[in-house]
Order: sequence, then structure tokens, then C-alpha cells
Amino acid sequence: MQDIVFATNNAHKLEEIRRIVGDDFRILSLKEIGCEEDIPETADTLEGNALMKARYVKEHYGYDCFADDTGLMVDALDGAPGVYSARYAGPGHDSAANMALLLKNLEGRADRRARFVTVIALILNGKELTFEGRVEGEILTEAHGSAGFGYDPVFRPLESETSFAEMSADDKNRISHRGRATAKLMNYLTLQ
Ligand code: ITT
Repeated sequence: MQDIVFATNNAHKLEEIRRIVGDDFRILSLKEIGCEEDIPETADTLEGNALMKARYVKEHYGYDCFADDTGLMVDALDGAPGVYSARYAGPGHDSAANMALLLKNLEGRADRRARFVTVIALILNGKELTFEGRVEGEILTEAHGSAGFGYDPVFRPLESETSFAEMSADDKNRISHRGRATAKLMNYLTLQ
């Protein structure tokens, strides 16, 4: 089995990706390679941030790796929170505060169209590649469900009757932004 590092500090992302990848690859966490610091993500695009995280691990720890940057783009908010989804309500990763602000900013709005976009950046054998996955949906008027993480309780994918937070992990992975980007990544990795 081949080892590959997933450059994330988000335990939920790690769990989702491990579940998708199954037994084909062993996914090492940042903790497992001794990286405990917050990796800078100061670019203004998802691709820029994903590449920044992957390059940081390659440069500082020497491992081939991949990183994911994800954003929730809401049409009625001109694409916000977008690349700033993690700190929409201020610094830190407070999902409850982020969701509350999103619902407040959409109060009374009929157009609730939104999409999750994930860009995965891979550094492997001296090459850099990116893979994108997206899912179209809408922002609900209140939180539903408690599975998943982040904005999952307020996002309903078009192809589902329920929010991401009301689905099993497997059902979310089958249609999600991260599931789709990871499928492309796996396709590439298994051809190497
Ligand atoms: P790393 O940078 O360490 O990977 P992060 O949590 O900072 O972890 P992102 O910058 O990619 O990750 O996340 C942007 C925000 O979007 C953050 O608030 C997440 O909670 C949220 N998010 C990411 N993926 C999500 C998903 O599948 N479902 C719901 N919310 C998600």
C-alpha cells in the first residue's frame, strides 16, 4: 500500500477522504508526520490556497502530498463566503457562527442558490496537479441535521431531499464537492 500525506488540520476532512480512498492508499495526517502548526493559506483563490498548503508540506517536511481548499459560493451574496468560508464570521473556525451569519445575510432572499467547490492540489514525483469537484444546491432557511461538519446543516444539494448533515457519510461522499474532486485524484493516482 502506498503512503500519501493529506495536508489538512481538519479532522472531518481527513475522515471523509480516508473513507473515500479505502484500502488503495494509506493517508497520513499532518500529526503523523510531526507537523502541528497552522499552515498559511493567504491566497485569494481555492487553487492558490490548496497549492500553498501542499507546497508548505513538501518544502518543510519533504513528503509528496495533497491538500484541499473548499469554499461555499452563494449567488445572492456575489459568491461569498467563497474562499473566506472558514473565517466568514471572523477568525477561527466557528461553524455555528459562520452558519448564523450566512442565514442572517440571506434573510428574506428568494434566490438561495449556492455551490460547494473543492480544489485538491497534489504534489507527486516533482509534479503539481489540481483536481476540482463541485456540487450545486441551495442554502436552507434553518439548520437541519447534525452529521458532517462546517456548513453541512444549511446546504441541500439539488439531487437530494435533505441537507448534507442529514445524510450518511457515504451518501454525502457520493455526490459532494470533496467526493468528486477525490474521485479525480484517485483516478490519477491509480494510473501512476
Ligand atoms: P484545512 O485548511 O486545514 O484543510 P479548513 O477547515 O481550514 O481545513 P477550508 O479552508 O477548506 O478548511 O474550509 C473552508 C470552510 O468551509 C470551513 O469553514 C469548513 O468548515 C467549510 N467546509 C469545508 N468542507 C466542507 C464540507 O464538506 N461541508 C461543509 N462545510 C465545509
